Amino acid sequence: MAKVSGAQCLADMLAGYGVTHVFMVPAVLRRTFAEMERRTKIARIHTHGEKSAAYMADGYARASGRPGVCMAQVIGALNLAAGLRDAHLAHSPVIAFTGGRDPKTKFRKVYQEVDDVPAFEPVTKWNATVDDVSRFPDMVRQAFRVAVSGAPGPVHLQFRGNEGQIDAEEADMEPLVETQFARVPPFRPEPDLKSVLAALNLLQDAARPVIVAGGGVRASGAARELVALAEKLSIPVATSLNGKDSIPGVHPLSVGVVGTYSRESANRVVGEADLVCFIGTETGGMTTHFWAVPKIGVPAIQIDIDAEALGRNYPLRAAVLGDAQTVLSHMLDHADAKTAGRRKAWLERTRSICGEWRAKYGPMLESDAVPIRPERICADLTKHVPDDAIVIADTGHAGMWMGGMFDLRAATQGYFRSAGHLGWAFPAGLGAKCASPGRPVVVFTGDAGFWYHIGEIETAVRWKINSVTVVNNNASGNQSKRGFDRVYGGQQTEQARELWTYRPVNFARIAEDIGALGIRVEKPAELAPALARALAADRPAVVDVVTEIEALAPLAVT
Ligand SMILES: Cc1ncc(C[n+]2csc(CCOP(=O)(O)OP(=O)(O)O)c2C)c(N)n1
Repeated sequence: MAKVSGAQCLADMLAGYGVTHVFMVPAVLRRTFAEMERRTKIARIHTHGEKSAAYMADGYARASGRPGVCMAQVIGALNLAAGLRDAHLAHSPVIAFTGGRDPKTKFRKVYQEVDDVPAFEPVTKWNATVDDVSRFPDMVRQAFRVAVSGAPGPVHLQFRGNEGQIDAEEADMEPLVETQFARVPPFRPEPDLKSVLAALNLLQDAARPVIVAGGGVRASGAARELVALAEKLSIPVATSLNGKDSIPGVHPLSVGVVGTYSRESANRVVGEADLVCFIGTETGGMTTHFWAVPKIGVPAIQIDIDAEALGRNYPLRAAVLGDAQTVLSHMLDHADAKTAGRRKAWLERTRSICGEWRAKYGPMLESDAVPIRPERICADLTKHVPDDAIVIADTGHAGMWMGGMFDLRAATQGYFRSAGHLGWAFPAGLGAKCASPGRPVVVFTGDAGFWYHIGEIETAVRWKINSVTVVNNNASGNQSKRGFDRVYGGQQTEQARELWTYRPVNFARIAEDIGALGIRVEKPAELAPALARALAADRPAVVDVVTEIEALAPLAVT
């Protein structure tokens, strides 16, 4: 073994794991950055805030299935921890490095220092300190192992020294890398065949079954097997928001996103089902509209890689523990296509429910109104986003509009969304574009969401991270309108609008000023050409769409 510095070891290991970008606000692990320049091709993206650095790492991870790496010195550590929360909620493998306390000086009122470690506890799968340089290799390996294994999630390593100066020290170390843990999933655990057959028999016997596919399907790369099984047995498929790209929205068996930020047809189909098959979903509040869709007690089966998820919220007739792709492949092998005939009437029923949704919302999806309806933006994105694109949605109204009104057209398109944090999508889109420079990345965000990290337009321009960001600009956070109407007894005062409205701002002009392409869209017919221009541009693009402030997304049906 050779004597090497922590910095050399860390730089070599990150490169060995295939890390292409790291996201941070300096100054942390400075020597490691110098070694990255000498020894690797890793791009060191310094951002305008630690939270957006974490969101970029998260977008990078979700787009690629490979851990996204973000970093902060001690004073930025809690900003970084705040940014891990969405990754934690969405099971995204993000690895966070921070600088931390030195035993020689702690408790002496060191400049900028508090004990940050506890703050990482609720948002990580593993939260550890690196106190001796000889531990770099095994701790970094464990960080990757934990981030991608089982249900993936964030990891935090705190390096000794406020700026992680431990990386200057030397030890006999081998920068050994286990490439198996460079991406999700490192293992595909085989299920117990008896449990697979039990679940399959229930599915085949059911007259009105539905599959609810979640983020575990995308983590496992099991979309193809899922759609094949659904087709073989004629079973309609709803998805969680996190599993939206498990099946294209235009597929005849797709009924839409179920739950709270959902499509009416999905909630109605799941509500009428006589058997619900949950695959790779936590069956959390958002996916089940707080356990009302389906109702607790409905006959249910569940497939998950995490034993503790099985039956957490719905009592099960059958539970299968294993990797989604592996389980679905076994089901496909054993499935009897002849049983599909039993579900002819059910499929007709689900098609008619979907048709009713289309008839009800068609006028909004095709609306020529000015200011523009958000539904019309979603419909234009459905039509014009390229087949290989990654589409990313913010939360709040953006999550509702896109979850309910936007459809993926092709199995080759990707989709993911904020798991709850407003402002996540724009930086996440930049991270996704870093991970997949060859694919178009299209972000949908509200203006309240866009304001959070607007400074990252500069980062995008500086690094030529050419994502396209579509801003639903109603000069407000109008998702809050309903809530304030309610607390004012049905009718807000004029003054109450100060709680959720902003000054009108032209984001296209701001984008242009910073060096991005900015396009202002005020009429629906301008949307498609603006998207085409943005996608063809050789710089980041912001499509600023002026929309109707009174437009409210439909609420979930039960
Ligand atoms: C970090 C964070 N803070 C607050 C919220 C609550 N919240 C949800 S949506 C929303 C306003 C959304 O505004 P915008 O993005 O402009 O979309 P619009 O509702 O106007 O369509 C707020 C404040 C949140 N989801 N996340």
